[in-house]
Amino acid sequence: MKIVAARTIVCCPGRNFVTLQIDTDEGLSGIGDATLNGRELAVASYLNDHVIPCLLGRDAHRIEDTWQYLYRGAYWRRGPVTMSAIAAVDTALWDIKAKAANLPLYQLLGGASRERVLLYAHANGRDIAHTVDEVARLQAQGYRAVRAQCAVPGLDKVYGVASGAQPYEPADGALPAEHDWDSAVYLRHIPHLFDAIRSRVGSELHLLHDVHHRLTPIEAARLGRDLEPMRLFWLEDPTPAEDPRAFEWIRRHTTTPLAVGEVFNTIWDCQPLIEQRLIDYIRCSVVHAGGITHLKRIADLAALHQVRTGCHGATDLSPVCMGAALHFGLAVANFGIQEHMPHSADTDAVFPHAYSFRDGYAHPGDAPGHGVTVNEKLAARYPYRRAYLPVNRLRGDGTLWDW
Ligand code: KDG
Ligand code: MG
Repeated sequence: MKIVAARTIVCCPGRNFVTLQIDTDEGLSGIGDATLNGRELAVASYLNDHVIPCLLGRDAHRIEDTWQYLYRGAYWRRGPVTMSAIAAVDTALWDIKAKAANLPLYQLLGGASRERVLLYAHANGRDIAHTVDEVARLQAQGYRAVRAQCAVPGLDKVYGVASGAQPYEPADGALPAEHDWDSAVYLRHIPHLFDAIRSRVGSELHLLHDVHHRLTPIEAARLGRDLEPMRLFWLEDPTPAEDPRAFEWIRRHTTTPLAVGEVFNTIWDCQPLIEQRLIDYIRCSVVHAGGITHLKRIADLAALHQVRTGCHGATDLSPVCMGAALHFGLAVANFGIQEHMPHSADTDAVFPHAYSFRDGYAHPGDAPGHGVTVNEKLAARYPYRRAYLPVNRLRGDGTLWDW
């Protein structure tokens, strides 16, 4: 089965998405997500200008060989742009192979290892009382796990906390917005938040929190220790993960489980953290870590060290990525949890999908392939709009900080 055409589809039904479609001479087509928040057109160009010409005429069934060809052949390996482009090709080819077999993708990944995929939802609040109410509301909707983020007193805008009734969307400016940060205030505030949440929702609900890389290792160690009585499911991105040795400091001081990896692109980024058992959950996604082929490799390395998956699933990963992630999550042995942030109605209309959410769980559906399609006519009504993720500055002197 030969690849005869491939093209990118860029659209903005509320936020930007890049989708790759691959067509074959047997009439089967597949799609893959190539969205990289704030750098979307770089991936579209990488695909259009450098990858698509190499795909034409190749055997669509040779997924592993195509992955290696794109990864090794570039000479310039890794990085989010390259790996998102490779991921899009890989996901589209798995979609085609599963359609050719007339099977849902999870059957080709070894079949279902569970009945359904555990999700965590997002609670955001303007203060502690509001965040506690939001967590309780999601618990009442049936979620078994909730991530809680809260505005920090005295800080104007805090990354990762939606303002007002707006959906969470950090890429909110035609140029990067500037947010405030103050680690000392945050470190005093967050333990009170989780204490209040536990008192309200009891001990069974899984609670998660995302630090968004903003603490130093010793500060993160302090937070992990302060949160131990509240028994978090995980503390995410406690410190920037470029230096894996920073996690030794955190681990030395706390038993709060750690999750890292949404900004990782390859198994090489994950390797030291996993092999030294410095984390408990690996958060790489299908789209940013080289597709299903490479994510499976990361999960297998993680399984050797009792690390479980916790795939990134924010709304800047398209429904195509969510569909692929749910097939992966249903099949992979060491699945942990899947992030769920609902897409807008406009996005769902552009990307009709077979997956469904119920009672805090998801199922990828049984349509052949990954079960997500793109309505190109509708997509064309939403042209690309430039949007950047913000930068973070320390309150007081304005030093540029981690997110
Ligand atoms: O594009 C960046 C977002 O995907 C990120 O801020 C979301 O941290 C995030 C999460 O855990 O979902
Ligand atoms: Mg995160």
